[in-house]
Amino acid sequence: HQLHQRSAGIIGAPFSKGQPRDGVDRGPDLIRAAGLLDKLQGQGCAVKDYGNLQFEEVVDDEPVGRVKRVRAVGSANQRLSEAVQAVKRDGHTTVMLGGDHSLAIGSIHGHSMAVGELSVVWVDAHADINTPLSSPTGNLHGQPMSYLLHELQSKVPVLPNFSWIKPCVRAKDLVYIGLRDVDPEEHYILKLLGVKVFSMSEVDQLGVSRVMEETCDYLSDKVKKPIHLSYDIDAVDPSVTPATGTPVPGGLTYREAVFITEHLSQTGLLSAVDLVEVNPLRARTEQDLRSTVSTAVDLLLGCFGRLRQGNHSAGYRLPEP
Ligand code: B3U
Ligand code: MN
Ligand code: MN
Repeated sequence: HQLHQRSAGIIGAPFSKGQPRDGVDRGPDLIRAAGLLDKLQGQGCAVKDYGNLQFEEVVDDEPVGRVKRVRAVGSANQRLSEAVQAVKRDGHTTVMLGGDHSLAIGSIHGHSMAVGELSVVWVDAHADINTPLSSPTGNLHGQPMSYLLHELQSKVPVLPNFSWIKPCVRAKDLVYIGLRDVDPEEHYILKLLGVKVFSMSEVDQLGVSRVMEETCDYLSDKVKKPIHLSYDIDAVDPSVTPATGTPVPGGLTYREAVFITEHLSQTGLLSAVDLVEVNPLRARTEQDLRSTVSTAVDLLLGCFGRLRQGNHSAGYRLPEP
């Protein structure tokens, strides 16, 4: 039951201003250089690469309250939202290569504008749900979900270059997997809204297979909505993916991380994927970088039907002697 026709529309988003560390803007080119396109095509997936977005320079981007680089993040995400809408209208599953996780604002917004209501599966060490007023750091990559959730809008002021954003996700349509570094403010929000969370404790307790079954049961009520998978590479254990800005010990194993993508791919509902926070400048060795980038590629291959048991195309026949 594996090979429905899949096609990937790849958007590079070399953007880093949702957080303070240089290098995360090199993610898209690194992931491509590791052979993503060839490998996707090799497993029977049609691929169109839409190239890298170009983001305009924003001058005088002074902090707004505690929040940093607000105008640059707002304008980059508006670009990204429009790009995602165009790629969805071309009929692809979008693949947004980040860049930092503030890009989920534009990616999820654009996806929702194109297809309507979504389920969001957020795989991350962090919840990224601070409001601009609750954020302890002022970094926008720790806040994207707050701008997208209907339920939080009374707590979120309109920031410069953010007025285009329409909240488009319901708290009941969001599931987190892999959390292990959640601010008290964020924990309060998660409990207040009753968001479904499979933290690393639940991954330990239930195993990743039950977590994924429960995730999909929870998200698919009467109507099966398209799924947006927002995958932060720091969800994976830093022993596997060390080249990222804010590594947190105790993460997903390589196998658990890949299993999540295999399971979501098999639902046939995966409609957009983000792969964010790969930062080569955080690698201490060549091997750190290779392992991080190749894991990112494997996660994306899993999203497009790769199975560890092996794959073959429907038309394959053994050669006759
Ligand atoms: N929760 C903190 C830290 C953080 C969030 N995302 C990352 N780090 N990568 C914050 O800044 O909101
Ligand atoms: Mn994140
Ligand atoms: Mn994270």
